[in-house]
Amino acid sequence: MEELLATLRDSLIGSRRDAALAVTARLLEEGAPPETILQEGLAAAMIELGARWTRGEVYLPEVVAAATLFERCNDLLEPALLSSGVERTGGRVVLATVKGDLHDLGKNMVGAMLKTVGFEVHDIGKNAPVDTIVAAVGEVRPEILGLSALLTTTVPEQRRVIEALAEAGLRDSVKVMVGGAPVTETWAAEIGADGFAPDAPRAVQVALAITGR
Ligand code: B1M
Repeated sequence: MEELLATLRDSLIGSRRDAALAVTARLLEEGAPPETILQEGLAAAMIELGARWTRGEVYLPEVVAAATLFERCNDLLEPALLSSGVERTGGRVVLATVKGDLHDLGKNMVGAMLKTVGFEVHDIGKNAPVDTIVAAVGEVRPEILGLSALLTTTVPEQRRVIEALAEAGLRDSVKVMVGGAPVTETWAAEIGADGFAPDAPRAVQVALAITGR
């Protein structure tokens, strides 16, 4: 399995579409857990790609191509992820990437994994303004609001959302979970979030814990 995961990472980094899709399918056929394929294959490849981007070894179009391919591979995994869930929760989650931020692969992974334990996920997308997020919480009445932010410049939006929820009288009705590469446990505590997760598998554990499951 390790070898196939390495091939998947290489294929994604090199945006080799056919190879990436074929190896994702092969990993599933060989019984690799879809969560492992996502985290140790797809997510790990994007992190490596980010490091190469920082070093100037790859350029924006290559990152865009890999991100698009990430989503295609993720589509292959979603049915397997959904059938692997053992416990069904029935709780609702509203999920968004905050305003000014177009990074949504991590958010999508978190959404896919939350569905595996039966959460009903209302994904309101990326670049979501505070008002839109607050309106979705008022409408959907979720148990959890999940906020993703990938840029150091957009992380403060998470605080703004929490403040706006309080102003709208909705803060006590929903648990707020925050995440994204620059987000830390300390930041989550500072802004009064109810939970922080560094990755999608742990987002599931945190979601279950903060809703008392
Ligand atoms: Co952007 N980008 N990007 N980018 N990008 C980063 C984040 C960056 C670190 C790259 C770098 O310079 N090394 C850097 C940010 C620097 C900073 O803020 N200090 C950066 C930059 C600068 C930019 C632009 C400004 C570049 C430009 O235009 N000059 C621009 C900004 C656009 C905008 O948002 N306004 C930009 C654009 C893009 C693309 C559009 C090309 C593309 C995004 C495509 C897409 O998402 N559909 C992209 C990508 C792909 C990246 C990197 C390479 C990879 C991000 C990713 O998808 N990772 C990234 C480098 C890096 O992160 N190391 C980078 C894989 C994903 C599965 O991981 O999102 O971290 P991640 O999610 C994890 C956890 O964080 C966690 O679980 C996930 C799974 O385990 N998690 C949560 C995430 N959300 C959570 C929510 C939770 C809980 C856990 O609860 C609710």
